[in-house]
Amino acid sequence: MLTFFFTKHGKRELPLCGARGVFSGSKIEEDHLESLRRRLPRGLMSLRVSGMSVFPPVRRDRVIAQLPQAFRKEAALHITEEFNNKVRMACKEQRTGTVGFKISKVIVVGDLAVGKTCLINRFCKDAFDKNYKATIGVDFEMERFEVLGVPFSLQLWDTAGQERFKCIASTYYRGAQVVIIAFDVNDIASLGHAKQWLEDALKENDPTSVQLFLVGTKKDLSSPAQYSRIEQDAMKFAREIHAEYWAVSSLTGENVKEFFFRVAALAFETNVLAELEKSGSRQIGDVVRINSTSSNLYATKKKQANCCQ
Ligand SMILES: Nc1nc2c(ncn2[C@@H]2O[C@H](COP(=O)(O)OP(=O)(O)OP(=O)(O)O)[C@@H](O)[C@H]2O)c(=O)[nH]1
Ligand SMILES: [Mg+2]
Repeated sequence: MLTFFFTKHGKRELPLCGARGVFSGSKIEEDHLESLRRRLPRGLMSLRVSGMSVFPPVRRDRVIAQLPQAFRKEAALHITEEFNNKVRMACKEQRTGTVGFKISKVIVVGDLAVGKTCLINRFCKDAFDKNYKATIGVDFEMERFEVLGVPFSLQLWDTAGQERFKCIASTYYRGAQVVIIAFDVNDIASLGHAKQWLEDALKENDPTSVQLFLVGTKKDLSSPAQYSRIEQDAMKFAREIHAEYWAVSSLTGENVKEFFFRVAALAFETNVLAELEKSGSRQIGDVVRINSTSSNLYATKKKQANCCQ
C-alpha cells in the first residue's frame, strides 16, 4: 500500500511512502524523499491532480466491481444486492470521460486496546502485532480503491482510546463521513461504552450524513457460544443507532477485507449520490480526466498553473 501524507516541502506537495501519523509530515528527511522518487515511475512526482499528487495504479485487490454484502442482514445499513442504479449508470458513463477525485474520511473510535490499530494494520499492511502499543493522539492511513471503475480513497483515522489522549484525538473527528465504533467481543464493557464514543463522534459531525459501523473485534478469542451471546446485544445496539454490525479478527484476518470493502463501497455510493443530487447536470466531480490510454495516470483538466514542474 502507498501510505501518504501531504505536506508543504518548498513549493511542492509530496507523497510519503510508509509515513505513519499526522505529525510525521514535519519530519521529512531528504533521503527518504529521494528514495521515494527512485521508487516511483519517472515523472510521476511532478504530476498533480487538483492540487494533489498523482499515485501509481490502484492495487488489483482493491478493485470493487460488485456491492459487497452486509455481515448480518438484520443489522445492515441497507441490504440491496447491487449498487444503486443511478450510481452505476453515472460511473459507467464516466469510464471514458470525466470523473472526480473522490475521498471519504473515516474515523475509528472505541475503548483502549479493543484492536483499532490492529484492524487498520491488518487491512492496510496485512500485518498483525500481538504487542500492545497505545496510539498516541491519532494515526493516519490512506487506502485507495477503484469502485465501479472510479478511483476512490478512504482516509482512515485511527484514534486513541486512552482517556488521556482523547482530547487530542477528538479534534480529528470533524468532517467524518464514516464512523467506525470498535468494541472487543470478549469485553461486554467495551460494547457498553460504544454509546459514549458515538456521542462524542457525532458532536463533531452531522449525524444525518454519517454512516455508522459497529465492529466487534478479536473474534478469534471468543468461543461460538460466548460470541453468539454478545452478538445479540451488539446487533440490538447497532439497530438502535442505525449502524451496520460486523465482527472481525485482525489476528486471523477473518472478515477484515470484507468489512473495509463494504465501508468503501457504501461510502462511495453515498458520496456519488450526494454529488449527483448537488448537480443534476454536472458530471460527478467534473475535475479530473482519466487518461484513457494510461490507466495509471490522471491528468488535470483545470488548474494546470498549480502543477509542480
Ligand atoms: N487475539 C487477538 N488479539 C488482538 C486482535 N486485535 C488486536 N489484538 C490485540 O489487542 C491489543 C490491542 O490492540 P490495538 O490495536 O493496539 O488496540 P487499540 O484499540 O488501537 O488501542 P489504543 O490505541 O490504545 O486505543 C494488542 O495486544 C493486539 O495484539 C485480534 O483480532 N485478536
Ligand atoms: Mg491504537
